Amino acid sequence: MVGGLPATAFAATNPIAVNYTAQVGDIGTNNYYIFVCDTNNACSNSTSSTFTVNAANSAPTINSATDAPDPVNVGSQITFTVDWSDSDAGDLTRTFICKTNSFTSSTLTCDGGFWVSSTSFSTQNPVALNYTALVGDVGTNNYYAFVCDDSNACSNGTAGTFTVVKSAPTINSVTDEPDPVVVGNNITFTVNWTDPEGDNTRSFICKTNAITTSTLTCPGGWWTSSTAFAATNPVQMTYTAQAGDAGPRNYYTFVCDVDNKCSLATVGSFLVNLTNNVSGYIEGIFNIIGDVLFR
Ligand SMILES: [Ca+2]
Ligand SMILES: [Ca+2]
Ligand SMILES: [Ca+2]
Ligand SMILES: [Ca+2]
Repeated sequence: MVGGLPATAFAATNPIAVNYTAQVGDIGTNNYYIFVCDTNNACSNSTSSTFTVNAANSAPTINSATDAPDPVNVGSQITFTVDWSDSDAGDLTRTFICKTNSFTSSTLTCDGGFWVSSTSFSTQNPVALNYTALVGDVGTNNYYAFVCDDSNACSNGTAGTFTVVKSAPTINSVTDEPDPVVVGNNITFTVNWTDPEGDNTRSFICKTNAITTSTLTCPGGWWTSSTAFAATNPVQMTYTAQAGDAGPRNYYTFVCDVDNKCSLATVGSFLVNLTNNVSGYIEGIFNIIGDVLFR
């Protein structure tokens, strides 16, 4: 017996099965020759045939799993980027960003749910997957990236975290009327806003382009503001024009949420007149001597 496996003992068993475990070195097509020998060491002629050993499938491995931006605002996208390798040439993969470090490869399922996954097998590498952060995700979240090949062999989980933060309101529009306004009369500011988390807000009509978020005050003074956090939208605020306001005036609108996160300013202007201008006309013939100023 040279170069193979004998049955281990003489036996009457017939037919007899002899097992062999294929080795990496056997990959390819192999010949084999069967001899049967009796207890007197008299042996048959050989019977030959072949068997083929294929390479075992290897699970993919993850080279890196990253996420950006981190932190990410509610309502914004975070992108997970996973770079992988598979030693089996031509294998396709799917990538899963799971919520826990537990994965069932037979069904390609994140046992604890997933943030996002690729939807089909492909050669794409690295894989970029987008997830839109939700209000319920506020805080720091764990994720575990898994890459599986098209034979359902899966990598280990590669862990990461991402933090979701609430964001400031944005201003859609601000209007003021009447403009011009006469001293002693009200000017009404109407502010239309959006908050990604649906937070209640307060609005401020400041005199300068500055707001102190810690105290929600206009350091340069204000024309008017809403008095309490509310869902009211659009929100209206009034200011009674004073004699000292006469002339063109700028204003800077900020909308701030219950977390003291404030929008950027929307700038506007209004004109304060001391009196109503009464327009009319005079008919006739005038003989004008000297300088005359018409208003
Ligand atoms: Ca593979
Ligand atoms: Ca991160
Ligand atoms: Ca908010
Ligand atoms: Ca105006």
